Amino acid sequence: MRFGYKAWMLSEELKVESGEFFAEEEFRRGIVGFFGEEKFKASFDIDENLPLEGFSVAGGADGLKISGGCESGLLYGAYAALFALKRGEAAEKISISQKPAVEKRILNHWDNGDGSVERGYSGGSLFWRDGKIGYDLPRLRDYARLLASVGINEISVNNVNVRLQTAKLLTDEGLKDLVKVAEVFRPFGIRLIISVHFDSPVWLGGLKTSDPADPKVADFWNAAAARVYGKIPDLAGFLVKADSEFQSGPNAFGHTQDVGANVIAKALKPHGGTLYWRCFIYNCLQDWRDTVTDRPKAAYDTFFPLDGKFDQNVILQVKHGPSDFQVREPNSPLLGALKNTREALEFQIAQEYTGQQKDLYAWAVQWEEILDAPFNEERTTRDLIGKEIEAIVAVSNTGDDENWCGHLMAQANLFAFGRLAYNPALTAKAVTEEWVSLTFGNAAEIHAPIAKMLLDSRHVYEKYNAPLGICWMVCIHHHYGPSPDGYEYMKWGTYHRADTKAIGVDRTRNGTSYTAQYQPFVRDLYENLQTCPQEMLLYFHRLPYDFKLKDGRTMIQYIYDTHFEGVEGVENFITVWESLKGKIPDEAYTHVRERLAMQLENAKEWRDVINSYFYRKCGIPDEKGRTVYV
Ligand code: GCV
Repeated sequence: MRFGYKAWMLSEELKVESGEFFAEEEFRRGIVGFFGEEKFKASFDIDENLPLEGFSVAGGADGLKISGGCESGLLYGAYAALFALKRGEAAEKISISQKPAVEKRILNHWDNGDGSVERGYSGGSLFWRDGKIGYDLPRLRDYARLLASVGINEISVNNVNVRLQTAKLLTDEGLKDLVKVAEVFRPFGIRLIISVHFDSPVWLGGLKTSDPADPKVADFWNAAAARVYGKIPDLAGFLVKADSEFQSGPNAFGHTQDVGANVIAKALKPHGGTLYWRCFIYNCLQDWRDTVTDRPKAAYDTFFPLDGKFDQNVILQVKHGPSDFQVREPNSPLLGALKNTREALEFQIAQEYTGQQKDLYAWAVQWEEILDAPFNEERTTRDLIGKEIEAIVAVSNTGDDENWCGHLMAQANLFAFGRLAYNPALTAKAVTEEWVSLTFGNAAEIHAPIAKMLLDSRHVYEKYNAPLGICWMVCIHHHYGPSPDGYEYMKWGTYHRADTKAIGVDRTRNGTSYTAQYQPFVRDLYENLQTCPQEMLLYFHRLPYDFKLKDGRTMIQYIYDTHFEGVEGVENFITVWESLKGKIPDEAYTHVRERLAMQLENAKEWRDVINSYFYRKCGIPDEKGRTVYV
């Protein structure tokens, strides 16, 4: 197996004694042959006293005793044992006991029927080709193992922007192949989700309307759910993006979101299905001259008044921030605000705005910041998990590239997502170090520099990107590289409004009042210039270029400094990586070295464009006299 294909669960050392190792009878029969030349005996049992999907692993003279609260728990226990062995722990000393923080740990694939992936940077779809799903079942089996090894238990198999090819998953014809995919994932404890189009009653049912109040529309959804569950009884549910970015939805028929969601939820209910309903709703046809409408307010304004109106099997899926997976933005005020509505927290592992798997970017560091952020004076966002937030979802970064993730090191993000969704108390450092061990081994001279590179990567990227939480300075549509005014005069509601004196949107009570959507403690934190976290200053405030930061620097000088430092950070990554030549597999070395060269080009472009842009706006030179293009 080539290194590119190797991911933590598929490395060469993890050999099986006979047949398939995981998810089959073999592993429960009690003989496990794995891990290099060494053999370990393991016994497996289901212990109903353990939490569902929880497990314990105990080493002893007789081998490993692995217990799970259910079959998935057993699997997770087996993977945890393997991870521990691979990290160098002595089998007799292993003692692990864990349970998931949330019941639903979900990956969304934005995969299209033609095999393309929206915001995909790892080749084509693993699921789809030429309108057919499940064209490479053996590869999907490896994928299932990979996902199960980090505790993921639900996946959606098609893009939330549903087109006709994938809408047809609801038909007998579409279901034929989906059934085979479900069979591949089922033994790994992974259930499928179908993204459905709100206009399916028209597209597939021959109706004249998709109006959720029309009884024929309800009949369509009831029949569709019955058909799907007839073939895949353990389907997790449907996922819907409605009234968003040109997708239709209940608004088109004069209804609020609950009315649209509940008609589909009622169809799923008899089958035990969940409806995931996305909250990414905003006016994507805004006039840039309109300074009153403020896009970050949209999701809360739409959904907060509807709290309690959604059926019990509806989960509202909320992006972590009010903008769109930006390098820096505050947490969505909707998270935790709904007291009578179920909520899921949505992350993006795909690096749409964070370097597109060319640039190194460890999401785990940002996710940790998000989880650490306050919900109110007493609780952090992490404290909401398992309570107000009962599912954790992420947009996948995988594709059919040999190494799954485009950038070998981007595997760390997929790994971290699964581990943190299962146990959000883990630190970014812990999950990153774990991935490095499982992928490159434990030798300190290799492990320490690679882990450090990953852990530094989020801040290095942020330094050369849009400064101080301003967001959206990316090239339009494809979202790689800088274009400070790219979105400025567009319809997407993403404005920084830089002029010669100041930059940023005042979102306090003196401005758009976006801050009022937060709990009072957090609202005050962001409104006050003294307490607003520096890296989010321009998300909440409009400030002059000579605004003094806490360390005495002017804002413009900080922007210059960070942009030079960002490029230096990438140069440093290259130096570190070059020191690993000959110590890690050549294939991995060369691949990452090539990606770092691309990243350096990107970082320089960001540095020069951003610095020149601001210099040309404000005319204040860099105190250190470095090159800024006039
Ligand atoms: C699937 C952003 C992306 C879109 C994506 C959308 C969403 O706008 O650019 O590609 O569409 O988010 O989350 O629905």
